[in-house]
Amino acid sequence: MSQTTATDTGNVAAPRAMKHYLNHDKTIWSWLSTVDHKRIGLMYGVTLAIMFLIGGTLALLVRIELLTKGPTIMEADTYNQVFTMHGIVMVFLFLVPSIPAVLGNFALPMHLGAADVAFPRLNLASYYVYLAGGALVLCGLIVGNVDTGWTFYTPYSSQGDGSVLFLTSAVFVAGFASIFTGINFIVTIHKMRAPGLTWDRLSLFTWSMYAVSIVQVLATPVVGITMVLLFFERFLGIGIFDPALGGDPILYQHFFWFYSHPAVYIMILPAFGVVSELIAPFVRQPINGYKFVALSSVAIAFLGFLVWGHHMFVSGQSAVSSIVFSLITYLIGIPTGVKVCNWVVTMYKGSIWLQTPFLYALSFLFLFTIGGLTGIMLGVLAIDIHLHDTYFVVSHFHYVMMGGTVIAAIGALHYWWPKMTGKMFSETWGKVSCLLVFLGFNLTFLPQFVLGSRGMPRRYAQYVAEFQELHQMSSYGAFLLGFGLFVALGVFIHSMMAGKKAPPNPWGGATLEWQCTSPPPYYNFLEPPTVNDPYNYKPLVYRDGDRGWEYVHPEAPEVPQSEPEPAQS
Ligand code: HEM
Ligand SMILES: [Cu+2]
Repeated sequence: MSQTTATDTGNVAAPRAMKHYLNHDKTIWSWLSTVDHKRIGLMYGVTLAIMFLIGGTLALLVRIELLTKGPTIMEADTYNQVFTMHGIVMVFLFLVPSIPAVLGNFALPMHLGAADVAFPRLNLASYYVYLAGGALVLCGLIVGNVDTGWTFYTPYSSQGDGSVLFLTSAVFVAGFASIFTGINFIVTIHKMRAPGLTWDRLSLFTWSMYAVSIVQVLATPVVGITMVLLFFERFLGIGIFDPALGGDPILYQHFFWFYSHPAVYIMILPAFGVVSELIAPFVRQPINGYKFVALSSVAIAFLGFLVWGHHMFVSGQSAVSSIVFSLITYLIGIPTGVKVCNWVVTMYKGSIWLQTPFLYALSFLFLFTIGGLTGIMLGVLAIDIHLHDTYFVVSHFHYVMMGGTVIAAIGALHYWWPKMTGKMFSETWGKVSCLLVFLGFNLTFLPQFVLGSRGMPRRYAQYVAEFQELHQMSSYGAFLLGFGLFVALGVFIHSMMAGKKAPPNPWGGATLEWQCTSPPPYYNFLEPPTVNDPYNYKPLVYRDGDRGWEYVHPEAPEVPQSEPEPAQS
């Protein structure tokens, strides 16, 4: 990457903007009708937090039921409905939109030095379409009776009383929200970059948003069409998936996973992008192998389209297809390994500043690596036949989706929190909550690997006595995890009410959003940002707790640099 010098633009320190995006107009209507990418990101954020709370409550109900081997608090039928709704809410309403719609909307235009996304109205439309999808899911939750699992496998979903249609249509509708965001980001990245911001100077967050947007636009229509076909089958009686009508249920699985494996990358690629931003500033070193980290996102996005058959190893597909899908599944480990190795090497000999966002990044590295490696294990045909549909799979995808995506998202929320709100949060309590979440998470999911490999099947409300201890460990872990998340919520609420004022650049980041004031003005930059290498930290020095990090003129004499103090509030 080219090394460019920074100039002393001064636009970081001066509190010239009295009005910012939060207070320029405070009416509720100004929020509901806003086309400002930052406000839309925040509205998405609040809505997603509610979804996470609903999904999380359902998860705790599942874990309470599994505390004893017999019925604990619900019948087996209710149990099926609870885990189904948990999966649907978490995957379609929380994880898929999470990082792009909240943090991408908030930070991406600023990473590009732009005033907004390319299509601000489409952005607002995306939010309302998403809300419509969310409303349909809530209808389904109230009506009840959906017990197909989040995958809506036929013939479960083509039989029954039809309440599943609330949820399949919700997936159809919410899919458009995802497509709108994807189109918007692709055009924004192509067309709205500040002068001088060439492709090799884009932040790695931007690269991952680019890769994920392509997957969103190309894969989401497939699940949309699949849901429409399910609808046709029921109402017009056309046999597509239902064997009773002459259809083929395996065809459904192919369609579903053709979307849903790429969709797991819709969930994890943004986390990869965010983690680069959470590591580099806190070790004060440029990301090692920038080009490889950037292009591996694109490689993963591409390969992600070719591995859906690894969900169907026991479906009776031909041995040749299984071998090919297995092989391509291993291949995905290469670009993923490239990323993990580069992140670790970036830290090597760095000057480590252990702040909460970085602690989350470390937690991500540990948890995601377990999730990714167990994925490779499941890609081995002989192993998968034993482990398919057991708790091992449940643990694998939770390590990836929760340990990977959710942990990265929470870390990134801490990272951008001062920029979003203009307030710092308590470092001590931020770290405490990160540790509680980390411990709770492992206590919940490590026992599930053991359970699965000993033969505990997934989606069962009752089980044999020998599994009870491990299930109890897992349930207590889930309570600890939930408690840790509430501490994190408390950290944010406390920060909003009593947090110290945030400087423009509290972490010493070199990406462009840190050149805006905190919170940023309505159109982000009062004067055009100085486009730098996004990971060159040399020209930044730490002044003191209140001023944060500032650029020095390259010709200016060496400024004695004070040691960064952990920001306390
Ligand atoms: C390192 C790359 C990965 C590999 C090699 C991999 C491999 C696999 C395999 C082979 C299965 C099938 C297991 C079975 O059902 O018997 C599976 C299941 C699953 N994986 Fe992954 N995976 C990877 C990453 C991810 C990521 C990034 C996510 C999510 C963000 C994810 C989410 C899931 C889910 C949801 C399932 C469960 C499917 C079901 O309902 O049965 N995986 N994975
Ligand atoms: Cu997959």
